[in-house]
Amino acid sequence: MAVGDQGRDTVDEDLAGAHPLPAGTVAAFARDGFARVPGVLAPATIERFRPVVAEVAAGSPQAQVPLAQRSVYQRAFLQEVNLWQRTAAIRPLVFSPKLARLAADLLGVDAVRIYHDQALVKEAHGGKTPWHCDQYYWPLATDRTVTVWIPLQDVPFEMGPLAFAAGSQRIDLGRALDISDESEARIFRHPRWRELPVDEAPARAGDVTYHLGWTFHGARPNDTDVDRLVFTIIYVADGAALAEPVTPGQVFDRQIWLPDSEVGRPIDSWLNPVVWARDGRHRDTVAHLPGPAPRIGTFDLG
Ligand SMILES: O=C(O)CCC(=O)C(=O)O
Repeated sequence: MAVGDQGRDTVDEDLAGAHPLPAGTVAAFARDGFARVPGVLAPATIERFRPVVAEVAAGSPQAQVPLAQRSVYQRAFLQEVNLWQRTAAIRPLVFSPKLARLAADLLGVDAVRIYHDQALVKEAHGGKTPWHCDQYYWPLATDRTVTVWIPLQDVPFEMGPLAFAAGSQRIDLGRALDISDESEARIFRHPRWRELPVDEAPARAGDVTYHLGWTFHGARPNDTDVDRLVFTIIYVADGAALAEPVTPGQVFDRQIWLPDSEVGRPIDSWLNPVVWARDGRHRDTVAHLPGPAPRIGTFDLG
């Protein structure tokens, strides 16, 4: 058994277990809009899911286009979404009660739903991730949204670890901006940008970070010859309502991720099941998921 695996004999046990947050983490998350949580996943768990994400990335249509011919956004990472719909192999990670419970504890809510998951693979010599916040893309009438960022290998500075602007979830530095060089430049020109401490640290496999939907974040380029494999899961508090979509991106998100939810009503689409609830009602979720299919949301990928 590898060091760090003690008491976590199987991947399933690792993903089901509880991970107590160090004292002060919830308060720091509320203040800063992000949390670094060390030692959440065992080495065996990382080993199990890294090849799943690598395989999906290798088959990404985006990967067929040379980096030089892509936009800034497309150079930042290969983005493959809702792997849980396509491959059963990733489901134990996406529906991990441990990861979802940490999300609920940090948000201070009693239950969380999946919004969607993503593989974010910054290829060898891929570009920077321009600074941005995520919730601009989401038609969700709540600020209780959070992403867990899971590196599937160590990510030193030269590979592009995630960096956060502490406290930026409370300031509109440029929320209504698509991810691009121009959006980043506008964020950097905002008079309050300089007030915000940037927290950047190398990531270790097994550690994870959580950030709110309104927290600004970015990442350096990958200057190495090795792909940076990262998987993310986005959670939304149970009970949050669908907001009227106001941008083309939000219209798209509503169609794909929230197909049978109604504006103004709590989200309960088949694509957004409860992944963890304090009263235990998430226990049947995995058993009731539809079988894997080459479909994402309401779209057939062909
Ligand atoms: O992994 C990256 O470089 C960016 C991640 C990101 O923007 C996110 O998880 O919201």
